[in-house]
Amino acid sequence: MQLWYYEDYEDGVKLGLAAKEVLFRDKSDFQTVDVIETEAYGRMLLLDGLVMTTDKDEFVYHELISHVPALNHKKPERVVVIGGGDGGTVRELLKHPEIKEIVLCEIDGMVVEVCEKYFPEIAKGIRDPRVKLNIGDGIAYMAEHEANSLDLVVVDSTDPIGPGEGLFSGAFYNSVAKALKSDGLMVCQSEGLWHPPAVLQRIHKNVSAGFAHVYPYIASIPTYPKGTWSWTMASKNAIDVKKFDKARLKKIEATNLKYLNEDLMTGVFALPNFFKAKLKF
Ligand code: SPD
Repeated sequence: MQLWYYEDYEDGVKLGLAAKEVLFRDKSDFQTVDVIETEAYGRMLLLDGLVMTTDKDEFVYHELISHVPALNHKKPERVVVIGGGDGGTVRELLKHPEIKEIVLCEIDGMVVEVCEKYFPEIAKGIRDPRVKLNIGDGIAYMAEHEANSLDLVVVDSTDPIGPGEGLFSGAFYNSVAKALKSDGLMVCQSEGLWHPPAVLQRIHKNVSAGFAHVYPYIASIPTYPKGTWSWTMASKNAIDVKKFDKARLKKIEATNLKYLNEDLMTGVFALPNFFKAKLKF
């Protein structure tokens, strides 16, 4: 009998994926953790029943959340990743030789363990000597962080429900801004284009409370709700996104990027009118 997995978007729409088998299912101190082998997208990680990553389309999310901010910073050396326990963001960031240290602060140790076992290609950077794994609360970590000391903070969170909710608050973004140097950058995943305006506006408003300049960008991810996703890069000083470091991109492209190229480094910042209207951008 065919096994089906459904993610329910709560507005009469569901994503249905045919599954071959359930490889892992447990409840951590924070959430349910599932790994399912799907027919179309390979292995898929779900937290509290929501799709986080799949073998087949993970590259879009991880390349975009990592290289867009890293190449818009002139020399990212000290980096913190909040969330991101699957390791995909760290794997991409490690392609930047300028980066000397990445603190990976993931609240849920089970996510790291499970991803290292079932998603070795995604998680392969977690034990790199430049990575310091910190199993703990990202909100407390940022609130207590030394001020004016980081180049890049990547908020690779779950959705704004459950353990990830506080990572979308104004107080959190303020603590990130405080920990960043004046030319530092933050990026966060900022939910889907088709989400209700209230959800998107709240994220946009809260990021804008911490940062004078915000740069939302978008791409298609077939296994995320309604297929198109957004990220928001933010800074204290204005950035010209057309002036990203092309020479460094060329070197990173040689590591076999599957999504990003020179055109898309600026193309991802082109936003449809309905989305700008939802954000009040
Ligand atoms: N609704 C899906 C949002 C998932 C965002 N985080 C994905 C984690 C991948 N490293």
